[in-house]
Amino acid sequence: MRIFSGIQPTGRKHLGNYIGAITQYVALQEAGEAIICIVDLHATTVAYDPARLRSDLYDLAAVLLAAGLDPERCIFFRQSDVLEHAELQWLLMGSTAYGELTRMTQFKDKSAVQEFISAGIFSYPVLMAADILLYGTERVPVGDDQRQHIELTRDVAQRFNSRFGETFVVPEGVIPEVGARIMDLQNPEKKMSTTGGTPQGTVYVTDEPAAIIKKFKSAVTDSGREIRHADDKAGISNLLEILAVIRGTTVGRLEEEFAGAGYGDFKLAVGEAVVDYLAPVRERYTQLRADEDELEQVLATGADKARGVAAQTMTRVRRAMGVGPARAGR
Ligand code: AQP
Repeated sequence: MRIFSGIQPTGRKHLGNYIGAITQYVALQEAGEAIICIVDLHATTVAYDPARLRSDLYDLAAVLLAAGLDPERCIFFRQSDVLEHAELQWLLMGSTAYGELTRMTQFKDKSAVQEFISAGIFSYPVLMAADILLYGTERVPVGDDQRQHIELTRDVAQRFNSRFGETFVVPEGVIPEVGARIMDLQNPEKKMSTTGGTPQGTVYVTDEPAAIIKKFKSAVTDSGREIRHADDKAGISNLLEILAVIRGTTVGRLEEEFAGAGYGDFKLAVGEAVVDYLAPVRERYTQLRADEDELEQVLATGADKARGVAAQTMTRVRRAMGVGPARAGR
């Protein structure tokens, strides 16, 4: 089974990214052929600092390796090292409807807070479709916020296939049942987010233990007393989900365990569990982050492998679309 997922090198990664996506990458590298890509081209669609982007990329590469991504078991690389991503994006634009892109909720949310709305942020989902389709991907592990982009990828692949002949595998998203949408601790009606979150409500993978405890202690809950998963208890439900994923148990079992406990004790228990969960990752991260040359080497080796797969797909795409010379390859 071919698995692909991309993750942006934007700022420090938070607990939502970690639970919703990164832990899935690590688990799925055992289940099939996993291809994990740091999508730096996506990060250029909003205002950014070039020097910071490179540094953020090394931060993320180190976090992913620290979390357990094994370059011997998966293909791990940087998007901009494989030129076929940008080429395929362009070729897929003709199979993507303008109206489809205007309906993307992430585009609406993100463009609402940008002074300069780039064409890149509008066509972002087509680059994401290219990332996925380039590798004959069958499964795409993502958090809940990517559901609409995966649907678009499927629609574009099907439209392309019916117009130009069977070329792409139509992929499916893999969205975890629990933890697919970790919420901001201060604003539990909104997802924990790199750009839209509150500083105190966003827990970073590399946060110091004391900072993590402080954030959980001040997590917003409700005026009730029951530790129970319910629609009108967004804060408590979020904490239950976080703890369920970390302990590898169910929300139901946790509700039984914490029946009668106070909110303060429960919040502290979740905070301590998160500290223990992230401590080894943070330790390995610090070691790996210190050697940028080694990180570059890992990414370069991954890019060589990725290019081999991408080149084969592009030969088929160009032939199907009548682009480039008639013979195979360029
Ligand atoms: N709150 C979340 N809960 C669960 N999964 C989440 N993901 C993101 N937020 C949550 C999943 O993380 C993966 C990587 O996301 P990305 O590449 O979009 O990284 P990002 O831009 O740094 O993450 P954000 O927080 O999603 O940024 P904003 O909110 O600014 O756009 C994806 O699989 C995503 O589903």
